Amino acid sequence: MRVIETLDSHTEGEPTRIVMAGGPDLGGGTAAEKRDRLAQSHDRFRHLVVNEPRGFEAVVGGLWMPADGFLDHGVHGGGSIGQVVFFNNVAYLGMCVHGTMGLGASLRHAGIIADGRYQLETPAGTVTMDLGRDGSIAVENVESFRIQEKLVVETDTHGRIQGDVAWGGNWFFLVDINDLKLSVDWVPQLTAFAADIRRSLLRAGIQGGDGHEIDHIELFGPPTRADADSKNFVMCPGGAYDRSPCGTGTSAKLACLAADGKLQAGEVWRQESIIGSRFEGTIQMTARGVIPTIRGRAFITAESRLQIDPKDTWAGGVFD
Ligand code: PYC
Repeated sequence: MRVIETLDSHTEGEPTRIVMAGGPDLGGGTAAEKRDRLAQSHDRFRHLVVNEPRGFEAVVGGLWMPADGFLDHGVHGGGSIGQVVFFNNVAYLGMCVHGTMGLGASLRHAGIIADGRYQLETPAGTVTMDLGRDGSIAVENVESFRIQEKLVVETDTHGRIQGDVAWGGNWFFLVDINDLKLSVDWVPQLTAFAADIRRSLLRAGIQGGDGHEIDHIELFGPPTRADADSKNFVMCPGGAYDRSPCGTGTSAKLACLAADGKLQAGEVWRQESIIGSRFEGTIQMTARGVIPTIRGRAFITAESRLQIDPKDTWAGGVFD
């Protein structure tokens, strides 16, 4: 029987499952190289961790790889915690902010790290997380920037719409909407519209800056909460919607706001999610865009030992 030990959490409603033991050995190299090795040689592992029957479409998994000897050094109060590769129901993510908060909360829960400031290498670059005494976690993300503004796209269901293309650790198409309600009752309609936009971008050959598919669609409208500036709906690459305000998506939004002169360094942007949870974002300006810092809260939901029975026909996934 194969066993994979995980710590499960949610960040502002969005689930994360961090693999603490039982993952494949990916050898040496950068987080991006390890992500490629995981994808090429161990993709079944992704299915085992996040997909049914052990997971579901919204779960983001994280394979945490501490540096050699890291776990022998008692409780850490700061410094580098190693590398991580995040993945979801269909693929691998460049970066995941809510997952980084989930990783921080999981390592704090396991007594491996205490409150402090830590660096983490992800395939998209090195990020920093600050675990505060109030339980919140602030993630200083990779540089985020907009590459196209007010781009017009012909969709099947809503005609011509316009949006921005921006990077926040993943590629996003950001659209302001006014004819759909940003509420959980409207998730089927919002999902259908976001899927239509993604198809339309593909059809029109509109891509991220490196020729990468724009695989996250982010819809915005006015907030419901009095203590928020905006509300969003984010459709992830596998069709699931982010229950949190999506940290990489909020980073992309901050880059667009800064480019439009609507957000200055030191100001706080409060992004509400489709379920009514919230991230706070601030920026430092760079020549190309911004360095965003996103703050939120993550809570532990389970300490699990996933069992993979070799006799189980459906061990690798029910729908894969
Ligand atoms: O918080 O960055 C994020 C994220 C990406 C996909 C789901 N959540």
